[in-house]
Amino acid sequence: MLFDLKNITTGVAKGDFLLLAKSLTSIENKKEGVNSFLERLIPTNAPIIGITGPPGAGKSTLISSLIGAWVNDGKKVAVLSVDPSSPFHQGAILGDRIRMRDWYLNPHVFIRSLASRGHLGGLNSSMIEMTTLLQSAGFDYILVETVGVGQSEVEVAALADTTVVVLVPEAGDEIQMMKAGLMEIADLFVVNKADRPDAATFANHIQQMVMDNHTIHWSPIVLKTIATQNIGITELIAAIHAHQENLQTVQRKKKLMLNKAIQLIVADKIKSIDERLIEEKLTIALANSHFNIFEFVKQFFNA
Ligand SMILES: Nc1nc2c(ncn2[C@@H]2O[C@H](COP(=O)(O)OP(=O)(O)O)[C@@H](O)[C@H]2O)c(=O)[nH]1
Ligand SMILES: [Mg+2]
Repeated sequence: MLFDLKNITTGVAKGDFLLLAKSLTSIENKKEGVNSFLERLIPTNAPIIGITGPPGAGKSTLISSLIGAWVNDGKKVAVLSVDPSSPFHQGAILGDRIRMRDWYLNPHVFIRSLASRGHLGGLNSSMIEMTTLLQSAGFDYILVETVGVGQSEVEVAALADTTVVVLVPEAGDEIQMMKAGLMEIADLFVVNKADRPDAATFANHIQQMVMDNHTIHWSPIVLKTIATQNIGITELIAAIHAHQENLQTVQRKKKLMLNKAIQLIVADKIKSIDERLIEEKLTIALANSHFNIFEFVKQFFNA
């Protein structure tokens, strides 16, 4: 039966993800009954870890290594991978699937590719709902992969407990551009492809930026990895755990939840906007030569 948390959890425990997959689809499609199901969820504190960075940085390869380590440790891992829905990216989606192929049939691993529907280049609009379901279904770690182009890395930071920004040594120019934004969202920086020249210099450069920007709560850790050879993964996991521990203060958790609450409230308010009605009134208002947009929208406030 759809929307039956007990059955979903029993399935997940056995490595049968069919009901979970169907429920996630229903959440995405905002099917009837979804809200009362969500209201009854009992999420654990399983960490939601955002993995973001430019295309080709090695996010999927890193995720594959993390899964390997955690599954080895008897843990259950869920991955939500947000692929740009553009058909131009289909090659990349295929690439991800091949790289993570080993995990697709593993009973401890659930992987789901999502379209970034809803926002331009952003995150799928049901991310908070889906990650909360995964937290309630018995997973120990929830990984969210997003391509860091534009807004999506900021959104993933609002969703994730720990945000890992993956960069490669040759990203020098890119990081200059994204500098300020990245500093705000990154809890951990991973310089992947450390087998390439200049990795150490680049990591030092980021370290310097971190020291200039750190907050009193948390100073982002900078790590080097070679995802294809599983090098640096133990250190990455230790850093994720260190950050998780740091998060356990009420203040930090509250801030994350406040962000999510606001997103959900805004999403609900948007639903109540009657575009047809606004258009009708606009047609009339525009016939007036003294149209003023502020005066026009006032009638819709606090309706
Ligand atoms: N040399 C090298 N190549 C890597 C490393 N990690 C990933 N790659 C390769 O980089 C390419 C892109 O990796 P992928 O994980 O799909 O990147 P994503 O787009 O960020 O998910 C693939 O061909 C990987 O095999 C690494 O540490 N060193
Ligand atoms: Mg990928």
